[in-house]
Amino acid sequence: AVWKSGLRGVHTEVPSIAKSIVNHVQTTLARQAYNLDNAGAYGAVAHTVRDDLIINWNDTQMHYTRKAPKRAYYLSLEFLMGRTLDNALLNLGTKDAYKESVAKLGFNVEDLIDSERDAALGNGGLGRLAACYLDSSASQEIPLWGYGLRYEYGMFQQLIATDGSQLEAPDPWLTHANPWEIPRLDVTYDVRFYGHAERFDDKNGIWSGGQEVVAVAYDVPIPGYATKNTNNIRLWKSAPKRGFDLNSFNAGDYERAVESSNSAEALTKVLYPNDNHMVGKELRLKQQYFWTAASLADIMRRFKNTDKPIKEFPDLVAIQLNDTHPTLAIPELMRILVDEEEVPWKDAWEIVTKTFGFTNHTVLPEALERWPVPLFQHLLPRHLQIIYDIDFEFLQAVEKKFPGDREKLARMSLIQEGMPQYIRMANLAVLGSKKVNGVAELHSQLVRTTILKDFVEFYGSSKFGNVTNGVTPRRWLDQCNPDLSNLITETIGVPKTTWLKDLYLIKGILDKVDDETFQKKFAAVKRKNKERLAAYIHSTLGVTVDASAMFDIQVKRIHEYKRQTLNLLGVIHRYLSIKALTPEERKKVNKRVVIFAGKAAPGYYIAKLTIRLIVNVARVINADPDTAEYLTLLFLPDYSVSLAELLVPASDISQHISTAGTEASGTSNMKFTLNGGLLVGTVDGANIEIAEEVGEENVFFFGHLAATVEDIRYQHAYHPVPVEQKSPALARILNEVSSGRFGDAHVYEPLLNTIRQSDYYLLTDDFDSYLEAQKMVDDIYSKDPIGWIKRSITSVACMGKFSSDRAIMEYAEEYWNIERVKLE
Ligand code: 26Q
Repeated sequence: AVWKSGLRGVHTEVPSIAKSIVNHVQTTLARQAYNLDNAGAYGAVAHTVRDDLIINWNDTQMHYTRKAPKRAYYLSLEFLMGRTLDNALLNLGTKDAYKESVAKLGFNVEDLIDSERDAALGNGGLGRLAACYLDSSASQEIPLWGYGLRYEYGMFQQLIATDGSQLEAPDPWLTHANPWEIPRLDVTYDVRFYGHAERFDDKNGIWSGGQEVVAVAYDVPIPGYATKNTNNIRLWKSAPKRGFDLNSFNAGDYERAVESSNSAEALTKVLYPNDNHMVGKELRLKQQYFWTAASLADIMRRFKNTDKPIKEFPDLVAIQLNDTHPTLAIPELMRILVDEEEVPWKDAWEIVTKTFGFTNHTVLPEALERWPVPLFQHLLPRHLQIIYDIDFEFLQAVEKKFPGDREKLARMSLIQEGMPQYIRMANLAVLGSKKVNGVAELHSQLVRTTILKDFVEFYGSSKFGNVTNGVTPRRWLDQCNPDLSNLITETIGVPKTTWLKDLYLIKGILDKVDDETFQKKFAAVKRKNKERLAAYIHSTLGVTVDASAMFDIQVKRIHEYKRQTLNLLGVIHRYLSIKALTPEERKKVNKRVVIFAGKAAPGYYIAKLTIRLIVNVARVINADPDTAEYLTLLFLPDYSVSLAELLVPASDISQHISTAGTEASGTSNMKFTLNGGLLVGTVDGANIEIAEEVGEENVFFFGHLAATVEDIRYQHAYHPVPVEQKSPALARILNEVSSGRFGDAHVYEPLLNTIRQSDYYLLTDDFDSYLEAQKMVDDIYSKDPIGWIKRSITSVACMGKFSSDRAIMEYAEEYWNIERVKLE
């Protein structure tokens, strides 16, 4: 294929690959080729692929510079990349050649691939979405760079203690050299904190003093699929400006001098492990400013190299804010323009508001970012002045449009009144952006009608749109499920390199939905993937599971709104029901293996209790000979991208059961469906759009709708009905847990009380409907296996919309106004 053979040597032939691997063993690793272990072989192979990536990276970036098109920048505090080697080989189209080369050297390429550590620079959905978007931008030849932080410690490793509770261990992922990054020790920027700010009458100012930290660039090449185009993620590492603080050094205070260098390096030490929950730590705000300041300085330097006048900045630059985390980029660009480039305030604001786009990922109140004014004042005094100036002008405009509406002004202001006052980052992000979007239709609708209602009335609705999330079919189909990918290719008669970049083409398998031979092949792929997962479960947990049973999977961050507890209580109900049957009756029961995985934020008490209860219920259920054949419950520790790659192809059903209106989109729902697993879900997030595409008859929906949730919560507060009346089935199960049937009777009371008392997430209201949906699942799976396979085939066929290629092209065309720049 054309993209493989550039003028300069991307390794495509077996002899040259093998030669390069041996060369890297001897030079890069400084080891002997004759007694190499897997880790050494992995390192040498990775460096050979790295060489390939760097050649394409250089050519792409040179091409971009020469053509000088408008570029987009994706600012994200999280890039949840997972492993790189397999993905790079597949995107470069060199996997087969490498497999053969590695075999010639006495190694198995799959073993090397499996020995790689995940790059876990993200919490969950938002971080993985950023990774999918970078893959799609390169594959679709869109000139886009990501900007983020090079955390020394990524997402913590999850361990399960003997009592079932979660323990967190650090993730020192950089202790072995990282072949996938290119240090750019010459690309550095100074970033200031604290100090003193002056403001003059023209709203320009000076910021001086305080403390400076250096940002050092590390580049991560992102290869496109079946193209030479290779994009970039630039990650910043913090370093002390000088090795020592000279003042304290001269004063003889050596210890303090070294401490200050420690505090600079502390900035990019660790990823905050909170998902959908704001924590107001000063260090987090420092991370946010450090990263946005370095990224903007870098973007500005690149812009200035084009010699265009500053007012043309928005013609060459689009910056997308991945949630409110990078919102400081708005006042920072104002500061650069007004204080450093001497642009008049009004012109600067016009430039800013043509440059930024803001993607919102949540409507949960506890996740909306707000920062105390006193903290902000101390850390970023000049930015606070700029925010006050933006706010003042904005409120005047609101007052003009809606005279006398004091409450509206209070709601829309960038400053939330109180002791202390808070800065509302979402409001700032809206004001400073050209366009604002949510991540699924329902979510975008909720954004427009709830948290940003006032802003829609003020700006008009054309500023507020939707881009439904997507996932990359390279990693989430071809890479994790090669057998299904091959079956699709042979069935639709379109080359893989074509349909993996135009996912709507998989509709072609619909012709074969009634074809018995195809059905058998399709079912065999699923079965093989389940066996692969069963082998993993056996080797890690020592549990034997029956691959002929239905695999029922819920994997995601542990959070009350995602309602893992609803699933668990459903499992207990199933357990008690099976136990109540005679041995003869049990033979008709649909066999299930129920799998949970996911991390709880270390400070989230109820989420951690949920894990503990799952693990202890599993112990009781799995030890019961009466039910062993029919029900297995598992909690797989340390959920990660690479574990997801094993789970996603192996589900018969997966659960996406958030209280309606709470899950902005979800993206694993797309991954599971794309791999032939059906959904049990609420009418929420992207579940709705998946059902629109695959047909509602192929999704097991249950529960109350988003529109009625508020009314129900009102009833809970003012006309509470005891659980016993609402759902006797649920009441019984809660009592079983309370009675100590699953151990530690008292320990789980706080978790059970969230349901018995306010039940904010409506478990009592949705439980019976959930059981009905599950009964439908059991009936169809056990009584109509062919019908099930047809549903599964149809679902896969209709998933074209959910490619992240579609999503990235919507951003490019409708939000950034940028075009493809193909490297020939
Ligand atoms: C904020 C302030 C301080 C500390 C941490 C945070 C923080 C960190 C991560 C807040 C939120 C997050 C992550 C949010 C997230 O992953 N949201 C998910 O985004 C997905 C992609 O759009 C959606 O599919 C999910 O529905 C949404 O929950």
